[in-house]
Amino acid sequence: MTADARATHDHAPEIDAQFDAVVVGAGFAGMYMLHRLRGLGFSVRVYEAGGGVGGTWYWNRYPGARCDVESMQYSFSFSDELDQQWDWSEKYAPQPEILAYANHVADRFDLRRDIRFDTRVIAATFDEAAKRWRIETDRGDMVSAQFCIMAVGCLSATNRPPFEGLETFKGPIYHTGEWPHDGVDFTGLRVGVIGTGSSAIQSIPIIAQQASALTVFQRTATYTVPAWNETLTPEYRTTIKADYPALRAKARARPTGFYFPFNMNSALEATPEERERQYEEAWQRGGLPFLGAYGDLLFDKAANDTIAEFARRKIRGIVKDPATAELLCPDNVFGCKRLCVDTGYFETYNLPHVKLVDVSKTPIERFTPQGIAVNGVEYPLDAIVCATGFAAMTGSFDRIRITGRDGLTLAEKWQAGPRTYLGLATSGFPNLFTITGPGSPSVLASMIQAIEQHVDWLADCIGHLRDIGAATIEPVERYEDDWVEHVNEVSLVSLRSTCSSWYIGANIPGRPRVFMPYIGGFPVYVQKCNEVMSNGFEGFVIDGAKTTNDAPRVGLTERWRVPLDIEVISPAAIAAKRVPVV
Ligand code: N01
Repeated sequence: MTADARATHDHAPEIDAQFDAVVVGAGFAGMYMLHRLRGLGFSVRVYEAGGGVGGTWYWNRYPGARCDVESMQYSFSFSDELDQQWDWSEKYAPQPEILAYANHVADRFDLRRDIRFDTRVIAATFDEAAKRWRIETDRGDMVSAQFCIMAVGCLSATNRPPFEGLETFKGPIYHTGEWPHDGVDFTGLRVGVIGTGSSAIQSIPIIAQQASALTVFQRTATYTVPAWNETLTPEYRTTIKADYPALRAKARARPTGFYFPFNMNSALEATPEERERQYEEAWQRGGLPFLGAYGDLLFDKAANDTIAEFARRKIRGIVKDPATAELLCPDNVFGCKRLCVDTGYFETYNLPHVKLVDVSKTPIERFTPQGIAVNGVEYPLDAIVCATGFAAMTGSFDRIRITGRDGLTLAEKWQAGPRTYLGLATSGFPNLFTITGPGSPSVLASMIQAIEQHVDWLADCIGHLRDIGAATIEPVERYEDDWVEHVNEVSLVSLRSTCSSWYIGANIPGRPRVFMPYIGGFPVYVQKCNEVMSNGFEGFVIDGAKTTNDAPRVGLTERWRVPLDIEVISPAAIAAKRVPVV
């Protein structure tokens, strides 16, 4: 951070200030939470570790970073004026444009005055006598609030594997998730990229254009589908905007929270020729909707084998060197790890200065002063890019010392994996909320939709607590246990639970292996949240009562009366393992 940036964000530490709510994080979740709570008349302080709003899109500035949910859907839906005012330039928005959008929202709704930037929350402690959260920051703030809302992001705490000899490397080491704000010029340099997930796949083609030599260290080959990104025409934007609410409604009724055409038929019931035609058409449409080519792809291994083989044929068709092509062909379940979306990824390996090094069987041995050593061979490098991902879903919580009732810390409680009720709250931690927390659709849905639904539910909940004069709300342990079991049970229906992905914490050695997001589909989940609220916050204890409360029925934010799209998702469809999830 520059001195100037610090100056503009300087504030004297606040000691003993009292708020109705403290929100941790000013990404899309924290921004919208602030907007809603402020609208209800609550006093709110937001703390943000970064120097600006945007969360993920503030930090992930690596070359080629862009969203792989279509931009006309990857945006807030709570304000029709905002929808009408903002123009996305491309089908898939690049990072700078999404960050500009976040800043536009912050300005338009005058959010900054309640946000403290460059300020990291280091501890949150529940004061049982006062029934308030005491919050400490790294800038000396010590404030209290009735409610503490963690809007800390699902993919924010970077994973930096402790490679041996890391400190001996003479050149710069970057992480895609904490990219320098001034950018990096790789012109003429020998660059090494570690990892082949979404961040690597987006950045590798761009880095290859600059570097004199690029070496990619691959532990697991990745399935990726072409984006076929394009400029959006004014006519297209006008057509969408003419009936934006209809698109939003269709999106909400989908398991993923975003809309795309989906074929519910079985891949196995199609002839090989029909399948080929269907896959080719879906490939030509590109992006994540490729997984919607058939309804059983993530539920039936034999069906999955057909799409996996199609994808491998595509790789072999693009990559000219047969040995490199084989290394790039994944052998795991298609879509089990998060599917990637690329522009020219496989084509990059046809460039003479790009080399692929397999580290699946012989891991990276060590960093040396001049490069990276694998299996006794040293690869000379001037700069290294770690595209090694994140401590997903729980990593951001690990960075804060969170202490609930009876001195229990969240780290202790979640030692064997996260435990929440609906991904919204966790027992033993009254008035602590998690936006898109583990146990909610979160990363398996379009993030902004998932965020908005959580924030609206929480705003309704907190407003209701004020209306009835309640001091605290907290999940009943039995309901939480049932929900954790349900999240786990549903995950087993999907082939997604079968590989070593970050969804189950398997990307980092030593982390508990638990399927963290809720895979039962966004509309099913939303309906469950609505029922819980309509039944008087069933499964929560309000104000310290020992049994489920009998709070009066409450109204919930009307736009989340999401119709279940029976054609696409229903209890019967789940039972038949026909639940399309991307
Ligand atoms: O991280 P990742 P990411 N030695 O965890 C490898 C979202 N996102 O930042 O697969 C060698 O996917 C690791 O190998 P393996 C999206 O949800 C969205 O790319 O664990 N390699 C893997 O190849 C995405 O899924 C967008 O065997 C090591 C890579 O590093 C999520 O963020 C863009 C290693 C990490 O891949 C995370 O994506 C970007 C080691 N010790 C991200 N440790 C869009 O919207 C790890 N690896 C487009």
